[in-house]
Amino acid sequence: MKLLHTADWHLGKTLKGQNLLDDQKYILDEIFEVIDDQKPDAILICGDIYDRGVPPIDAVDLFNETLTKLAERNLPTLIIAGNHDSATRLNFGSELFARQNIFIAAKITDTPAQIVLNDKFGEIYFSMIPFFEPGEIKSKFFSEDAERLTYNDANKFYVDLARQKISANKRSVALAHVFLTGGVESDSERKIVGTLSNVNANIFSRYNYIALGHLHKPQKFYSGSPLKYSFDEANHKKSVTIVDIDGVGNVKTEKFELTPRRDVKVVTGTFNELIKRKPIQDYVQIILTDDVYIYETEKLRDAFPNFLEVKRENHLKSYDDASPSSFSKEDSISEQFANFFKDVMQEPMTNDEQAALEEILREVEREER
Ligand SMILES: [Mn+2]
Repeated sequence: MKLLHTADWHLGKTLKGQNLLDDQKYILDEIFEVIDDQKPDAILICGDIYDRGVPPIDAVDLFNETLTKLAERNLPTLIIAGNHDSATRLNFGSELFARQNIFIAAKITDTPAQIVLNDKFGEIYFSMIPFFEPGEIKSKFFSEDAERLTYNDANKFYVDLARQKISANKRSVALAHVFLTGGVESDSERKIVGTLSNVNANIFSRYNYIALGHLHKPQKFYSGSPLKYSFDEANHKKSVTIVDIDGVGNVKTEKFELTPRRDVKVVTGTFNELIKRKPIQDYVQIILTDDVYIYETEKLRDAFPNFLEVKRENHLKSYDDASPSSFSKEDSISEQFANFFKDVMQEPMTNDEQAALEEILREVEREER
């Protein structure tokens, strides 16, 4: 059986204020190209469908369109909730969607949701383990005075409950949204609170494959997010994973790289260097290395029309060297400003600038009166 494993779509996400919906539409089209080319038997979407519990309406529209396209292909689609999703909202309509082979498990249930799909060798069991807080497991399955559970305890409990319903000789896959011990983190994942959020891989040891969401860098068991959602992901290669399970449960995986509409990049250099660069449309974080404070950053739009952030690396160096003695409360405001200007710009104000400052100060005085 061939599966397409993806996760962490974060529909409706913004990056430094930039709406990424067009990029998400574009990358979902690319995932559909992989689907139509590779013809998997089922799709696994392992949590963080949306970026927020109350997603923006255009993100809901996009997910709706996507589910319709999957149903049109008559592709069994297995979806679990992640820590960014609202379990109740994602759960909406799930019994009805199941009739179209769209299986959504957003909430924990007395018996963990189990989907059975068939290939020519027989049945494969899919255990759907949505994201949950350990407290939810405790209040559903344990007495009130039971001890507090860690994420590992709670997941082990729920995974055992799921796996014990599957006979030992059956092939099986677990879908989950957890932070596996040893995984590589990124900035955009929103850390699961608490120091005991790690889950050990061995709680899944009776499964042939674990399809995980949560970590955005593609790595063992994680498909990763289809787009770069923070600048520290700039060097990731994003992909979806095609998982092949043979008749005896051996698993082969292959990553299919995705190419975004606009890449997420970090560019570093001095202002004068960077304004001369050939224009690129990518979402860029600019790191200026000038040792003075550059104010005219909007001029960088010629080369980087979609830059989202400017950081300055060395502009405080001159402060460290020069003594900040130039500030004295005895000085007039215009003298204080002149000193500040000289410190920051590394040169004194021109006569015109001096005149402009005097004019502004006169205006302020008039306002105050
Ligand atoms: Mn995520």
